[in-house]
Amino acid sequence: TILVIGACGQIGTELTMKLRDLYGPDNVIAGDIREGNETLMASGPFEQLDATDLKAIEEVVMHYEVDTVYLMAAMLSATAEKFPMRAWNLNMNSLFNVLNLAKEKKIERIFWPSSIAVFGTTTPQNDTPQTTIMEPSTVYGISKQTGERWCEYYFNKYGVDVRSIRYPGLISYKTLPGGGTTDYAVDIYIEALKEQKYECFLSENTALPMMYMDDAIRATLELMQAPAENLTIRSAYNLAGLSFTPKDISKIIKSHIPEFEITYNPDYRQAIADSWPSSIDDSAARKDWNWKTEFDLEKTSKAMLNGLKES
Ligand code: VAH
Repeated sequence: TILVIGACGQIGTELTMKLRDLYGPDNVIAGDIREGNETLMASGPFEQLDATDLKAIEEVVMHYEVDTVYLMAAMLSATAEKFPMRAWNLNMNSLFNVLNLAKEKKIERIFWPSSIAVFGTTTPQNDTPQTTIMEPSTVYGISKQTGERWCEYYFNKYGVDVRSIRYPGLISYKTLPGGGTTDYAVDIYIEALKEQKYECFLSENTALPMMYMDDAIRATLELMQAPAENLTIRSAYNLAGLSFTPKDISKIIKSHIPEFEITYNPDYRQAIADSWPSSIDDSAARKDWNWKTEFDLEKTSKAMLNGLKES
């Protein structure tokens, strides 16, 4: 069976639902420190689980005969700047817990999300390469860069089959994000429908790598289903989807909601965004497991506005 730790989060919720569609609800255990939305809670087994508690994870793994773990629990960039030590503890100890279970052969395969946050101001900003200078300046970015090093170490030293993707900012409407710097790209659609206006916490020309959630989930499953011998990267794969600025989104939203108005009031998250790339080179993912993006900004905007109207 599969265990999703952090199953109630922005990625975890849609990942768990997709995995349940594919493998059957009873074969996908949702684990989280807090309960999720009613759709998720009604769709299959749930275990209250603290990602930093090795014993608790091991009990769930043994009880449900788990062979694959998706570790989606983490504290994101903006919140991590407010609670550095709590972020480090959660982001790192949860990873060591599942890596060590795999080293002891108690589970067979792991997915762990990295992020474009591993890059810093000294990294080439445009078409950021798979292998390049990485001097992250945020707690979250440091934890993701360190996590990548440990994933590669456990693969090389103990043969642990751990796979990872450097997610860009993710855009979804089913489960709201929490504490991310890229969350403006979700909030803007919600506010556009509710108030026909949005005050953006990043400046208008802040270009960031982004991706619609359906593409991110599909990439995750394609990587996890790829034959191990095809994979040349065991730190984390660059993944490119879209790259746009708040100005780009506001133009598209205006074409759907003409009275929409945007204002800009950059806050502490501007410095975080400025330390990240504007666009990503994902040629390794395209070569190793045939990755290709499906949602462009127009398709993403339509999906967000229609999805929010229906939910
Ligand atoms: C964040 N959404 O903003 C996350 C992500 C690349 C951004 O890591 O922290």
